[in-house]
Amino acid sequence: MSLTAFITGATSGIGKATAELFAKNNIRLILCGRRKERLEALQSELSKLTDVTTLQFDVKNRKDVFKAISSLPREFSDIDILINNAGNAHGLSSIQEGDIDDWDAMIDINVKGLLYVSKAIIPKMTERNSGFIVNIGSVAAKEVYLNGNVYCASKHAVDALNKAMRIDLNKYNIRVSAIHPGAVETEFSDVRFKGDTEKAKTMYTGYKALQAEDIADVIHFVVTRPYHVNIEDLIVCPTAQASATIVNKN
Ligand code: NDP
Ligand code: 8X3
Repeated sequence: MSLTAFITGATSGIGKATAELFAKNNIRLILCGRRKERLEALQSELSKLTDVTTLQFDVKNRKDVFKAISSLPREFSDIDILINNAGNAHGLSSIQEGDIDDWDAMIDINVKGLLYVSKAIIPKMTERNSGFIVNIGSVAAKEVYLNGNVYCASKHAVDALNKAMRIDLNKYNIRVSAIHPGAVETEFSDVRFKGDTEKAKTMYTGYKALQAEDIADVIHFVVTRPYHVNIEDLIVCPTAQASATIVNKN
């Protein structure tokens, strides 16, 4: 029987590339995001390869998260793999100049959103004594860099929650992994710089950044190991990137 995966942030970047790769590998998909038209387009494309359903909700909205997940049709309600991927950086400012709305967005989406989705899905995994949770962290989960303050704090929280989930869910035979990417060329910097696409582009020029497909490949590798193998924590960077801020640009 094929596996069922629940992917948050499937409308773009890493989540979308993961959905595409999973579909090619016959993994059934529950695709989530806020942008309905993108969900519908992806569903119509990937349905040619596997069973796909979509859920449109904002991970910040606790009620909507639980309502959407409880509305899943019976045939999609046993989730084998949860990819906690939805998230973004909002702004890049010093702590003294940062915008509190940006701080709220990062804590509410990257931390609380991940918790709400996990809380809605984990009980069925514990009931079945089986499941796999992949949390998408960041190099910002391992390092703090200039003006990264709240984004780094939100991803450090993801790192801590990843470890906490692995400990608490250990007796239920549930695998928990984190993947921490460095620079990946997605819509991430467009969001961080609030639609300033020129500025966003400069984040990926002068070197070969990771592509969303590179991280999808790693996620697929992690979730397809034999059940007794759990890859706990992976940092994946472009070859040109030695740390969050050291990038060998030409
Ligand atoms: P994108 O901006 O391309 O994708 C972000 C995804 O998250 C979109 O599908 C978006 O969907 C979804 N999302 C954002 N906010 C919400 C929300 N409130 N509710 C529901 N869904 C939401 O970025 P990436 O693919 O690069 O980012 C994916 C993950 O990888 C994030 O957690 C990010 O922090 C992490 N990461 C990214 C790196 C990079 O360099 N790109 C490096 C390290 C980590 P929609 O707008 O439709 O809701
Ligand atoms: C995204 C990578 O370095 O911009 O998480 O924080 S970085």
